[in-house]
Amino acid sequence: MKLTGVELRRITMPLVSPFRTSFGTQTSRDILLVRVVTDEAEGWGECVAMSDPLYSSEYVDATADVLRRFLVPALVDAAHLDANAVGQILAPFKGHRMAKAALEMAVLDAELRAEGRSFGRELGAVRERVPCGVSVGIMDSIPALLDAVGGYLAEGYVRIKLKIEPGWDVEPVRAVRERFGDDVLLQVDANTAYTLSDARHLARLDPFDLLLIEQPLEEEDVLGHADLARQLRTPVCLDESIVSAQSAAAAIRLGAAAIVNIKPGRVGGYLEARRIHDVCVAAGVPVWCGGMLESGLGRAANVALAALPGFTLPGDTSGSGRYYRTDITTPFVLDDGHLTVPTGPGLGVTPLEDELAAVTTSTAWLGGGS
Ligand code: OSB
Ligand code: MG
Repeated sequence: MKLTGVELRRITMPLVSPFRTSFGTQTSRDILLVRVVTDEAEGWGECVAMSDPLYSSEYVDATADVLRRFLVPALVDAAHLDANAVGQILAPFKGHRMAKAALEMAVLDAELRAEGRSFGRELGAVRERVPCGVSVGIMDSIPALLDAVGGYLAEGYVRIKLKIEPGWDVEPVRAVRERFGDDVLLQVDANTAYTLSDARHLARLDPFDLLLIEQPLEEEDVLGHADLARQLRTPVCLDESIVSAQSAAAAIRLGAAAIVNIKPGRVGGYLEARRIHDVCVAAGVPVWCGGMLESGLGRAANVALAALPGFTLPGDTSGSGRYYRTDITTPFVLDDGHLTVPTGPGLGVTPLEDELAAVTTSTAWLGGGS
């Protein structure tokens, strides 16, 4: 393919309820969408960066800037473009994985649409539908949390993840176990809110038979996670710390990751996400698909990824309605706790014109000069 140009489109989508984590509270999602136009087909990418650099160092304005200044021009200059080439062409630019991932996703979508193949088929999906978990934010009170969890269980979610932080950890976990029983698949996510000196406190979660504790320590503290893992019975799962297949292999070798949360945006794209899957499968490490409050575009690709054989734990691939009253694609709706992997060409979904227009705040065309 030859790239004609790229449209950067900013959209703002209100969340159905505030989502509070240890790093902040989101009430709406400011998303950068990437539409690539090639001589063969168009493709859509979704950038998972958030408005502020609180989950990781990237943020929406920075991803738009690096795409405009460096990443898109490098691709426009390429004589022959396909998704596999994107990572190589962009490799000289350090970091900025979420920006790169969005561009690669769009190129992959265009390539697959041109060939009539789906993301699921291309990535190696082995299931037609995937079981879904839900990530439940920090609440103002235990009763409010129990209401929220009860509602999600009634909707059919097969796994609950509680966001935790110091002061909101053992008690909410105990309350959910007491109300909903020991059979609920339950895990927690700290988003780096603890230090190694909290090890004895975090060991108080051990009696609750959690599937895992996600990213208790800071992103760069891989050794600390290995030390912590030796002091906990709850398996340690890494999210923020895993930025590539290389870092996944290192974390596993060090004993810092018994389980890995794979988010394509965090690691530079769906192709690197698949490589992490392969590394983890080879090491016997279970993986699951994380989420970044995606619209239906990113959700479509995530559900395809989650259908790979190594994804043996339910992911944060919730239905559209858990996030947004109106999605920009045909909404993903839970069926018996599962979402169906799209089978149409590329992502298998496209933005609905009116819904997209209603949430768009700006567009910019980065044209190919030649
Ligand atoms: O740490 O997994 C996380 C959302 C935004 C940023 C980071 C995280 C999350 C979630 C929600 O936990 C996942 C989702 O439902 O999309
Ligand atoms: Mg996480």
